[in-house]
Amino acid sequence: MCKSTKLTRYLDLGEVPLANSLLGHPDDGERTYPISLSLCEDCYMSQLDQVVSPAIMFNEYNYHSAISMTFRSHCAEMARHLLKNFYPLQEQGDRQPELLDIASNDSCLLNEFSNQGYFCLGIEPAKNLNRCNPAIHVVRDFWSYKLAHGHGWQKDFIIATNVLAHVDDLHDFLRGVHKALSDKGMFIAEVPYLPNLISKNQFDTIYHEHLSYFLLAPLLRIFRECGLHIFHVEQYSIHGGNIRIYAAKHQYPRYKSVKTTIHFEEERGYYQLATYDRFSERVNRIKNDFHTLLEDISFQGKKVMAYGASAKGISLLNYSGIQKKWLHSIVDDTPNKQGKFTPGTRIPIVDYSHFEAQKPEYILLLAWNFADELINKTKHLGVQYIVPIPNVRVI
Ligand code: JHZ
Repeated sequence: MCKSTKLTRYLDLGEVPLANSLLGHPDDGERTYPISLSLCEDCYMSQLDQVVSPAIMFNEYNYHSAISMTFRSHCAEMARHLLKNFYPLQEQGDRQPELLDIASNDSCLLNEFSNQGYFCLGIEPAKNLNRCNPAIHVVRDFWSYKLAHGHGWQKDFIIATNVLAHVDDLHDFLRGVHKALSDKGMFIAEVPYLPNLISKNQFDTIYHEHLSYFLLAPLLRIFRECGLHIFHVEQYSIHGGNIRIYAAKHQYPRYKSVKTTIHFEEERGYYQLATYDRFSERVNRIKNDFHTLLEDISFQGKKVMAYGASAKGISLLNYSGIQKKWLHSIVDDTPNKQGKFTPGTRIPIVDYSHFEAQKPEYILLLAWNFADELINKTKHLGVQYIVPIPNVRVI
């Protein structure tokens, strides 16, 4: 990102298939790709050493944001928060706020914003994703400067939740945002925060779709290079711990949060390689613990099913060398995923009724970020839960 060549590789996760490339049949062939992570010792960005073409990963996409009630509430709360605290800063009076959501997925976020009076537009490359609300217009494309320039949008809010990590050319992406923002408009991006990934051992969230792993310091730099000023940062627990950054072309006064966050990153050692080396050691321990636990349970003849065929869960199974015979199946409520098989491990993905039919002794929470929601839906089954992250435990 800063063109430096001072890159140090601190994590190597081997060679695995793409996490969301589900198989139609357990004997289907598949391609694997190496995956490793490096730190730039000049700007402190962590990035994958490999880039898989976005067209391979995103032209069809099996992930539906709206499946999770936790995420839907998060979006509704965001809509309220922006309207109450950030729209007045733009001094737009009573005009309906205009919003554009980049990588709008099934338009779950837009639906919540539209319910609260925003005028909404989505940009989404995946052709197979149906909209939650058919009244919302979606442009089927990847976001780019060219797209923004061609349409001449001038938006009050541009939002990108869990998108920046997927983008190879961040300069082009952010220049496009700059182009499509009105003079006093705001860009709000949510990204997984690297200190959470490192301190909570969330190495399963490292997979080919996620090219970048963010601290605030490198974000400040790249945004500035694209004419955008980050003026505020907030933290949210969604997806294991995100930061939400607020940026604008207009120089809004900087909130204290920016300085505090940078200070936190310095204090906790995120600008030192040793912090990353220690993380890599913990990753090896967790992979071993997870492998051993599943093997032991299987040896005792007990049945384990998983809940949530998440991209991170599929990655975790592959990184830890989990065998097909140790995990009976994975329940997922996403219709697109059911009837398919996990890449690499080739475990069947089934619908919820299989919990009742199969009566497992254990449920492995592969979407540990939604643990409360998943436990609530299954607690009547009287099972024990395996939670793999931040440390492997049975509850
Ligand atoms: P979940 C995705 O990662 C992909 P994943 C992506 N690359 C990204 O950046 C992050 O999100 C943010 C299922 N489920 O959200 C749905 C149920 O079946 O942790 C999902 O398949 N029932 C864009 O895939 C999976 O679990 C439920 O009640 O790691 C959760 O996947 C709930 C709550 C979930 O993201």
